[in-house]
Amino acid sequence: MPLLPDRPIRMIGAACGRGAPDPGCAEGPQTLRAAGIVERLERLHSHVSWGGMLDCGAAGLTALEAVAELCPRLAEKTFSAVIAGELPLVLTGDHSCAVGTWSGIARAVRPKGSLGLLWVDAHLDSHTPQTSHSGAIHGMPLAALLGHGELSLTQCGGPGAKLLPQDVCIVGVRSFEAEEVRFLSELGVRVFYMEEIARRGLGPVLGDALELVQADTAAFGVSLDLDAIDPVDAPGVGTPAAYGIRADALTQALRGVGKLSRLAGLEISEYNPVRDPDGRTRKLVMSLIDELFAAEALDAAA
Ligand SMILES: [Mn+2]
Repeated sequence: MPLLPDRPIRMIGAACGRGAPDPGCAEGPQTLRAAGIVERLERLHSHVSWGGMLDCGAAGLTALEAVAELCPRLAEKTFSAVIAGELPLVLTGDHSCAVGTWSGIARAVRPKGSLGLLWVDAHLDSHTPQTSHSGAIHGMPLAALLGHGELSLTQCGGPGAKLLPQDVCIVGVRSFEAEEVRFLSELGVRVFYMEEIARRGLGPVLGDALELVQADTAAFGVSLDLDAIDPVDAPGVGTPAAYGIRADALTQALRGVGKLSRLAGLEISEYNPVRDPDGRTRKLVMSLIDELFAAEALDAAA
């Protein structure tokens, strides 16, 4: 696959935890930045910039209002980065921010075609307010991007669905509700459950997933909810779910993906430093950055 080793990377933070019952993920982006994630990437890549940290701290807003206020600002940031020929790498708080990240990127890609999205997650994130058991917005972003749910989310960055079901797949799933399964199967979204990963191995599954999101699309993105990873390796996430993808397998499978020329954006979500007292999850995120943009991956693929 063609590689673009020198495309500038613009890192963007979205410090929002309002979309989850536990607001700890709001601290995630700033904790990663303070720990040197920008400098870490600069060691591997010659053009890295910091595009700013957005918050959703406005007092007096409901959770939905706060997320709906943040997402268009985030969408504007990711849109501008793609239009400028840069790769947005977004550190989000809870996963509700994904509505902003991908609405902006889809809008920037649209003149050339549709956007594929690989959603790596323990959950399906495909509730609407009508089906949600908890009401938590971080359980709804994928449905919103597919054009279903709260109008204030589906209209982020303009009306209409941002993603087509056939361009999306979800990998790592093991915690979900029947309503989400029904919704996604009616739409025809491919879901790779943990059972399939256990049977076939992560490498082949991720290979299929990357093929699917690039099949009929102009570009693709990867949204990584860190809770996809087994809590043994990544305890510091918003909503841990046992029996996940092992960290070694994931870092290996994602090696060099950050350098693929058709990659339009990357998102790392749901880091919760409050649940990460020994820094295990933070160190894992740093290793993931190393692997995503590994210099040697370029030679191996050439
Ligand atoms: Mn998620």
